[in-house]
Amino acid sequence: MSTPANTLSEIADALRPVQRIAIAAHVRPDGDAVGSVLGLALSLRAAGKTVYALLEDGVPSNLAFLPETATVLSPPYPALEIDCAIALDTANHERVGEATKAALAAAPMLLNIDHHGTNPGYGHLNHVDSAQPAVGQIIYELLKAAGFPMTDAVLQHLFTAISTDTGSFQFSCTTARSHEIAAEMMCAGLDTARLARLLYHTYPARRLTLLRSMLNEMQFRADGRIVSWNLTRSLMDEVNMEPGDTEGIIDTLRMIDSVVSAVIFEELADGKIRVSSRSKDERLDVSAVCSQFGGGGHRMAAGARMKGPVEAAAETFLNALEHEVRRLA
Ligand SMILES: [Mn+2]
Repeated sequence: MSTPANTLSEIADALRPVQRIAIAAHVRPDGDAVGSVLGLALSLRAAGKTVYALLEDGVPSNLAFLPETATVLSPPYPALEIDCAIALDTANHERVGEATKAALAAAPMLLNIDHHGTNPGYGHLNHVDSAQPAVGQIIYELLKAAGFPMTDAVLQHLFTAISTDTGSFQFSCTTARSHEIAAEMMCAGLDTARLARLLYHTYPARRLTLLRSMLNEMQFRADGRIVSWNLTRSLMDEVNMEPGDTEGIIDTLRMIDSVVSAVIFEELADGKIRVSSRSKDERLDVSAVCSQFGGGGHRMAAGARMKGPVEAAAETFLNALEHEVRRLA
């Protein structure tokens, strides 16, 4: 499964001599994307390098409390003079976003560090390790092995990356090493309780309003083994939804006892439908279902983009999913 073509020591050797670096992650960044980008960026800045952190969609409001998020650039980008570009947590090159991909192209060298098994290895150097629960965990190992600076701000970002991608160390992707790293961070003085409070217990009222709608409107099928919800533009407008408001909200659907798969269909501004799916049964591979619609991701968490309207997209996707769920017997 895990086939990192280049070792972390080769990645470190590539990073040491370069001075000007741009680091990016996927569109609609989550905790692992933001935490990996800024964790690596702040470490390399502390090492004296000039580092640009690029996120096509900026930092979502739920993660804005993290250190140095104001230094993240989003389009339109200035012309960057860079020696090295790095894509993190990005399963294919296009997923960094159009403007970001163009900005990264200014560098003669692209490093691709990821944990999506479907990553084709689009960099000049590639470290893709699907056994790692978060790219933030890979970055921690990289910084530690290479002796790059680990400031408190760096640790805040890397803890956020690991904590969010492992569902607070609860998902099956969590490794013993994830816990060891959290322990090492605590020993280094990191206030993990503060981060947990800000990440999981500090929500705008908007999120709870969205949650109320979700609980009112969720639909079951396949004898309660599938649950889904359509997140519509009209609801988003009604609550003035901001990016990040629904981060992890799907886990509330996933926790229902009968459910083996939860899906959210979100109407995007361009009319496309963003599908987010989760599996709760190791035998059910939602990335395989998503790949039927041009998407992908991980076995237990995957996504796709479909043509609208939302009702039709949901029906098509849920039929394919139900087919797989029924095979579990
Ligand atoms: Mn990730």
